Amino acid sequence: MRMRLYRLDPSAPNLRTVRAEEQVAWRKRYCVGQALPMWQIAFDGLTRSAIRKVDEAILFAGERLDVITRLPDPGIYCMVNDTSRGDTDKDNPNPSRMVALIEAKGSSFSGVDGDALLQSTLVGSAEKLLAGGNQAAIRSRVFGELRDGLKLTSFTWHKPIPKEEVSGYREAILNIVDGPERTAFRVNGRPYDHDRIDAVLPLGKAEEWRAISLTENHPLHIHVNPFQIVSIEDSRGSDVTDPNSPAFDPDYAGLKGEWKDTVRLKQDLRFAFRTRYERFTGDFLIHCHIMFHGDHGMMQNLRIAAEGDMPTEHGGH
Ligand SMILES: [Cu+2]
Repeated sequence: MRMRLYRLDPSAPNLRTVRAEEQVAWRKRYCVGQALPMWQIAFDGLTRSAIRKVDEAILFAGERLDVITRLPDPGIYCMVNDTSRGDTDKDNPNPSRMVALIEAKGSSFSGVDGDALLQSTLVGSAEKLLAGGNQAAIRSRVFGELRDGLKLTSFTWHKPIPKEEVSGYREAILNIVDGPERTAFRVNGRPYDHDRIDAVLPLGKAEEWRAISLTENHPLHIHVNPFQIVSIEDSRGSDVTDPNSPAFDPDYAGLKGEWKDTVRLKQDLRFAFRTRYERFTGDFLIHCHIMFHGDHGMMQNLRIAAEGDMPTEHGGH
């Protein structure tokens, strides 16, 4: 979903009176003007390193997103799933549709700068919440970060993983292979096996993962340990997260360095991310979040174990 927020033209007839087949035209005619800004604060429930202003909230299967927004005037607003960009399928056209109508009441905020308002609101609530005598150092750090490009560094749970901390490498190659009898959904060449542990990961260490999809696009979801995006590149090594790169893909804008637990692997792009096996010991899953793909084999069992518990031989090798 690619959600955008528009003002509803006050002359619009009530949506409940519009026939289903006319709702696409109604949306086009009455949800108008420039999309209103939204400020991203978290991906997949994980606080971003800084607040980021966008005019589109993108969600692929399994992803979550937290945004702050502001409705500048009393009135009605449209939340639209805008399909005008990307994922075009000529055989199955998917017109932009209404997600929700939102009514705003109260006084007008028109003319108030959104970024300044957000900053003063956040600094104001931090002032209130950190009003203890012995919290002066934390307070000044949080204020400094908010005033410096709306940084949220003090609120991120996971700290960045530098290259020096990486103790090993893992790969996840997602593929769909057509067979004479049935289609196989695989990770690293194998379909899921309930009785097999595909890799044993060292507790207390950090590793770098390399992931790629060879066929179609798959939202790769990793349970338990979120990961920090290191790079997303096309097959020529161009950075797709960088607006100045010729390979720029807006679907990945603002992701570099951020923490996630689900990332959409578009076919043939190269993903690198780092993760720490910090607290959990035991078994967990990674899988494609298109459930049909996971259920048909695009899934792995992983195990985190302390060094003394690492088996010398296991089913995965
Ligand atoms: Cu998939």
